[in-house]
Amino acid sequence: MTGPRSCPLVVRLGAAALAVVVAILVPTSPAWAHNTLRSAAPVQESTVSSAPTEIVLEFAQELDPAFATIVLTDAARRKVPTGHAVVSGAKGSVQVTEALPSGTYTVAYRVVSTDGHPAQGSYPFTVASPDSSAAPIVGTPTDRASAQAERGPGASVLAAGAALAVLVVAGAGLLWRRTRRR
Ligand SMILES: [Cu+2]
Repeated sequence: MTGPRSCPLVVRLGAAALAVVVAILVPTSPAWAHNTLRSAAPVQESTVSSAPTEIVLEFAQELDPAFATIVLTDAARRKVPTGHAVVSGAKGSVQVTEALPSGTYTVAYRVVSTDGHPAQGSYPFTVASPDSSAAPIVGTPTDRASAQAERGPGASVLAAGAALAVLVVAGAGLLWRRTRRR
């Protein structure tokens, strides 16, 4: 029943399916092509309503337990206390030892697969807990502080302007004293 004409279609479908699979599996950074982060909890770029007590990263390859680092930082880039990274097969995890207030966090990881090749990266996630209504969901005071720090050049221009104003006033005072002496 299946004539020879149906073969190219099957081949083409197969090739298309393969292309999709390759596109999904091949990571954006070819340097770490050996091993990649496959899934994470909390999910990358997600917003979770309850603070996670654990960060779990699943990779494409088995990990070397001796070289797994998972670091959690808050919006102000302060390190959030966690346990040591625990490796189980292709999974690496850390326990979050403190309750996370609402805000944006970054998970950074550096692992080495059992074939000796490293993989590293980072991703953000947001905790928007309805319990901690006192704290703003995104943009903590430390956020604003760092935003102000980033406006540093503006502040230094202001300081330079003030210094210039002091010089002008002092100069004018000298000039005024001189003209009065005459
Ligand atoms: Cu490798």
